[in-house]
Amino acid sequence: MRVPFDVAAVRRDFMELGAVILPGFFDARRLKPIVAAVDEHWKQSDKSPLRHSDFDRFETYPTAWGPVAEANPLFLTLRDDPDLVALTRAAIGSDFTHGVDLVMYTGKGKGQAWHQDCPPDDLSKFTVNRLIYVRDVDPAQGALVYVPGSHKFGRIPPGGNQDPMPGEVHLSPRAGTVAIMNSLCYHRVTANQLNEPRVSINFRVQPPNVAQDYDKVAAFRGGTYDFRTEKVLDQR
Ligand SMILES: O=C(O)CCC(=O)C(=O)O
Repeated sequence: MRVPFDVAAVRRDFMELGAVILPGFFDARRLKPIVAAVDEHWKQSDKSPLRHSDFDRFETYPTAWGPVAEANPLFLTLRDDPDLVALTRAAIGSDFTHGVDLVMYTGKGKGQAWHQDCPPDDLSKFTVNRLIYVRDVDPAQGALVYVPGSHKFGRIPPGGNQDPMPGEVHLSPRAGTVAIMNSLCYHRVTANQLNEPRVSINFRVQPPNVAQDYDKVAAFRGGTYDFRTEKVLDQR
C-alpha cells in the first residue's frame, strides 16, 4: 500500500517532538460530506459548551459531539481510513485501542486553555490526539498552539490559561490537515475571534497499556480536573 507520509520521519517526530503535523493528509474535497454532516448536526444541536462552575476556571469551551459512538457510518469510515490507521501505527506502533471521538465546535470568544489530556505523572502512559481539520482554520478563529518536545517535561507548569510559553508553535491548519499529538504535549487553542465557528475532529487512541478512560483526567496550568466526577483534583 502506498502511504502518503514517511513512516520513519513520523515515528521520529512523534517520539522527539510529541507531534506530527501533516497538511493535505486528506483531500479536502473528500471531507465535504463530513463538513455537511457537521454543519447539519450543529444546526440542530445545543451548542453550549460544557459548563460546570469548577471547570470554568480552565477557560476551555468546545462543545463536543461523538458520531462514532452513535455508529455514524460516515465518521466510522473516516476514523478507520487505512492511511490514518497506517499513520497511527507509524507513530505509536501497531497495537492501539480507540478512545473517544470528539467533533468539536468552538464559538466566538471561546478557546481552550493550555492543557495535557491525561494524567502527567507517568510519561510512559499517554493518550493520542488524532486531530483532523475539515475546514480551513483562520488564525483569528483559533490557532492550535503547542510546545514541541513538552511531552517529555512532565506536568504543565502553573501559569495563565493562554499565556505564551517558551518554544510554542502556532498552527492554523487548512482543510485536510491531520495532527497526531501525544496528549502530554502542552497545547492550547486561542480564542475564536470570528463569527464562524471553529471545527476540529479528534479521534483519540491509546497504546494497549493505557486504559480507555485515561483521558478523563486532564492537567491544566491551574490544576487537574476529573471529567467523570466533574471535580477539580488539585489547584495551583
Ligand atoms: O481543536 C484543536 O485544534 C485541539 C483540540 C484539543 O486541544 C484537544 O482535543 O485536546
